[in-house]
Amino acid sequence: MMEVVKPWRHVFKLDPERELGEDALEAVCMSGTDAIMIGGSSGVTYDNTVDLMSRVRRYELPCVLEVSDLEAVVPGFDLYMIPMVLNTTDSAWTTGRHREAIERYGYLIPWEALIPEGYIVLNPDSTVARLTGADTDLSLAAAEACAHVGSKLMNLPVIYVEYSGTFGDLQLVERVRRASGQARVFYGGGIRDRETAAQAASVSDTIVVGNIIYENLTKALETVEAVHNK
Ligand code: 1GP
Repeated sequence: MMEVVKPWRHVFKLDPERELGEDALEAVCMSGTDAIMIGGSSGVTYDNTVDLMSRVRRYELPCVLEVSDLEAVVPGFDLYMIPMVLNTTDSAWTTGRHREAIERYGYLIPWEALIPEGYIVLNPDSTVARLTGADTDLSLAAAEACAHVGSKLMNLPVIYVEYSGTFGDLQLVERVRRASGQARVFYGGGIRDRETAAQAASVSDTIVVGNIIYENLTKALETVEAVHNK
């Protein structure tokens, strides 16, 4: 399954809790982005996930669920990305909730469609940082060590540098990328236009664009051009 993910340079992340009209959804799905990821840190339910998946399914690009809530795991996605937070001491967010999920639903899990992601959560004001108790105050060396833990000790295929809601420190992202070996480095957070997209893309393998879709669709669509028609 990593073969599907490897060529991705650009992903739009849609939040099932937020409204997106039909025309906007079509523009997003036809933009040339490499995949649609569905996920959010709060308010994700089975119903709003099914609803959004069935709307995205009308288009030909890969549709991926980033699993954050066990109650909202819906069958029928191409891939399931499973976050494991690398910079928290609360083991619930590294393996705890995962173990519970497997105990309860292991027999239903399509293992071949799962991709684990080592999350490094860096915006202290984000919901995901609060929720997971992430230690966001990382030096460059500490971030690099997190990347080593994820890529070399845990052999995770994706390291996700998550600045959700704010544009990150690209020097740090670059260090993480160098430390991540064969793992693909995803960057997400605060990409709002062509320039920020190009900058983030220069230090990562895949950029993830979320919020701006709901705030300024034109600018969101330009982020695809920044990586695909340079
Ligand atoms: C969120 O990384 C993504 O998980 C994208 O962040 O919403 O800030 O674009 P933004």
